[in-house]
Amino acid sequence: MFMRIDHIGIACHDLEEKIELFSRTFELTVVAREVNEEQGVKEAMLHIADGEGGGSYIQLLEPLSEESPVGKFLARRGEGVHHVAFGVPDVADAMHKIKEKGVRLLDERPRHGSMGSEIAFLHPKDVGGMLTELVQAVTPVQNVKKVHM
Ligand code: MC0
Repeated sequence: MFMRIDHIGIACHDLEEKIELFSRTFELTVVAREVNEEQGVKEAMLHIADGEGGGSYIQLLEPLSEESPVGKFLARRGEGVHHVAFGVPDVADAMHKIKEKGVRLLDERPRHGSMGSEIAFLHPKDVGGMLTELVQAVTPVQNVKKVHM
């Protein structure tokens, strides 16, 4: 079902500060920035490698409000890993198969994610305490880099 780790989402208070830290420390490049109102985040994707069906990234997330998922996470736990996202070939199909196994989906239908992807979240309590995201990357990674750099 999973092709690769698409990204690790890291919650932070100050996106610009953490972009500077991660790009300087790990020599990573920001390939996309986005404000996702639906998810309540301002985010940046730092490219690590290319893999089957898309790339893999570190995703830095700053909340748009204290009531958003990332805002609540920061208040409760502080900065750190917020979720792990896996690349899947077909997000609707993966959602269907996972739901049949008794895992709660946090989304009833795929939503808009980073870089044109389609995404869905699984309840952390049903998968070992890890907020898990499914990602169907819709654009080949080379094109994404051209569009967003
Ligand atoms: C909450 N919990 C977590 C967690 N957030 N566990 C692991 N990782 C997290 N990130 C735990 C709480 O500690 C609590 O456990 C339990 O889950 C239920 O929490 P809750 O009180 O219902 O807390 P809420 O209201 O904050 O909701 C948590 C929930 C929510 C995961 C349902 O954040 C959600 O729907 N997230 C999915 C959307 C999302 O995160 N969007 C932001 C990234 P205890 O033991 O205390 O009961 S958007 C994104 O990343 C997009 C742009 C992309 O990748 O392209």
